[in-house]
Amino acid sequence: MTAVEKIQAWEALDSRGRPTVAARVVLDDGSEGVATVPSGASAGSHEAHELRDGGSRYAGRGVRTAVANITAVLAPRVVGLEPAEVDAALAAADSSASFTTVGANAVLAVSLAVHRAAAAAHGRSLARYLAGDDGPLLLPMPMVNILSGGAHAGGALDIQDFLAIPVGAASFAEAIEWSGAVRDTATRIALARGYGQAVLVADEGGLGLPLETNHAALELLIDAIEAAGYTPGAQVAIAIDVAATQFLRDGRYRFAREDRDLTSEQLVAEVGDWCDRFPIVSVEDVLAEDDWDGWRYATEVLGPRVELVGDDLFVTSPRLLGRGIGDGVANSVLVKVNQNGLVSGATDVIALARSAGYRTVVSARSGETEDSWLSDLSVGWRAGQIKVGSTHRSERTAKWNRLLELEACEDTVFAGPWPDGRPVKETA
Ligand code: 2PG
Ligand code: MG
Repeated sequence: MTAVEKIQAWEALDSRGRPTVAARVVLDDGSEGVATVPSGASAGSHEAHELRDGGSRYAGRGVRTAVANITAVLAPRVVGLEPAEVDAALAAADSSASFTTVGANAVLAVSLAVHRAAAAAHGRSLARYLAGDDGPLLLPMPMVNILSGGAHAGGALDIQDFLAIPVGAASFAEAIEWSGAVRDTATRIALARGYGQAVLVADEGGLGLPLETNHAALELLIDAIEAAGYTPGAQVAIAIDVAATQFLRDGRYRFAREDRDLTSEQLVAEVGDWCDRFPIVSVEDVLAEDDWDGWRYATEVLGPRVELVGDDLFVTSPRLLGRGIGDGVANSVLVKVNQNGLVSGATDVIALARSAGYRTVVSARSGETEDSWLSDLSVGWRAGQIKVGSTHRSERTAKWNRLLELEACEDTVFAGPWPDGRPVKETA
């Protein structure tokens, strides 16, 4: 049996140039693991608490307190424990519901680094270690950001993510190749249509174009899929992350660029209309995080047609996902480990989702690093889908490249192609 011998922590930078927490864990057999945590911009208000220093350093975003909490508060509780005991000790170290005192960024850095160290001690990849068996691992279907809006692109569009899903691809490598072709074709079309001054690479590597309407973004995405040589729907389908929490104003959903205010029902009807016109198979955060009545209505209307993913709604919380399952709200859950704070907590969410027939979409944050543990988690959990941004920007490609490596080097199967271009039911 190995035990934790030493924990070190420091302040690192994320892809937005903001500070984030990194940690290194060394076990007494010499195995070690390093991990860096991500950070969201369109974060849900019920997420585990990200501790920031305030003050003037890094515009108040410093994480020196969280780093100090690792060495002063968490390390004394964790050193000497076996890796499998660590997450429970981390949970006990902060009795607040969402790690308000110690910081979920501190907790997650340790949780991840310990998992990595434990995998190293077993001489296995993190993916294989998490799977806990020797069966084939599942490479998820990628959902790739092509056009970005909302908080990730200076409000270029109201809707946050327009994504391509290469549903007809037969391998992960082919899925990435097709997605990259759609992304590059979208750039060419945007330039040809006169957006040359505005082809901005948004936080997740998608194009941040100041289009007039959300509808126009869907049209451009379809044009890009076709011009890249793929059949919309059958080969490359569409997902959107509405991220509706971001544009709820005084009880109405505000499409700023179109100067329209919508009720929950009207926004659901609008998205339903897009689903009629475009091959949209997955819709995330169609309504805001606390609009449970609206979500129930949305699930009745849209649930039978598309994958309805709860992100801000569930914030990778077993409690909130449990409420959603009980209320029959949504049919899929976005899994972001830093919303929860613990690897084991996110694993519990995956298990709960599956037990209720909800699909799982593992997701990166808009503020990421070159670290690629997320890819191993998705594969080890055998999650059916993953969303990490576009095929541009290295903090994004780090995740795709790790998945390509796992496809080349481990015993894996790919989650596609999707029969009828629709997401499939997940099995454990
Ligand atoms: C989301 C994520 C990732 P953020 O809303 O799904 O796209 O964004 O990390 O800013 O919350
Ligand atoms: Mg989201």
